Amino acid sequence: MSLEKASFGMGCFWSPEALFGSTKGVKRTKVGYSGGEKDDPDYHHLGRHTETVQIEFDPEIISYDELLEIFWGNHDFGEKRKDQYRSVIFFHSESQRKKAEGSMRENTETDLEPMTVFYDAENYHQKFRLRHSPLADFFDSPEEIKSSELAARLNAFAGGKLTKKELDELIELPAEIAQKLD
Ligand code: MHO
Repeated sequence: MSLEKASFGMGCFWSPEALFGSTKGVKRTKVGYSGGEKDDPDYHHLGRHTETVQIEFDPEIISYDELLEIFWGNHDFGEKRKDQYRSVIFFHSESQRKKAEGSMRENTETDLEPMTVFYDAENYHQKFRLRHSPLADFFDSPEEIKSSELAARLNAFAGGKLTKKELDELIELPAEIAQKLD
């Protein structure tokens, strides 16, 4: 299975991370800072970086065009906002650029830019909804929370983007988690 990346700025990155975690074909999600010039930004020293959600998806299950529909359908792109909360599509290839350009809405403040550097956000921002739920106890390491499909799915569930039934259809839960949710 070969995964492709996609990156979007859609306002505060907590919700979009949960949203894409609920999306079939998306295998990993993480949040970070992109688009500015400052080296090694952090949440309190962002420079001109934007809160960005970066996903890895299986293009045989979900297309980039479908991801763009989700992007457009789930944030307010008509309003000019400060850099931190810009509406922006960071394309990873020429093919993504063309599709993004073709999908552009009218009267949008959305920017279209090449992905250059993505700085991972602090651990406390990764899978924010999951971290604030009792399910976080099942994870041993910040790395697992950042990079596993299970964490992405549970983050979506904890954020109210998936019902238990939808969660079960997307991923086989380890027995201890299944027990806790039953
Ligand atoms: N300050 C807002 C957004 C946080 S987001 C990571 C809040 O606390 O909801 O920018």
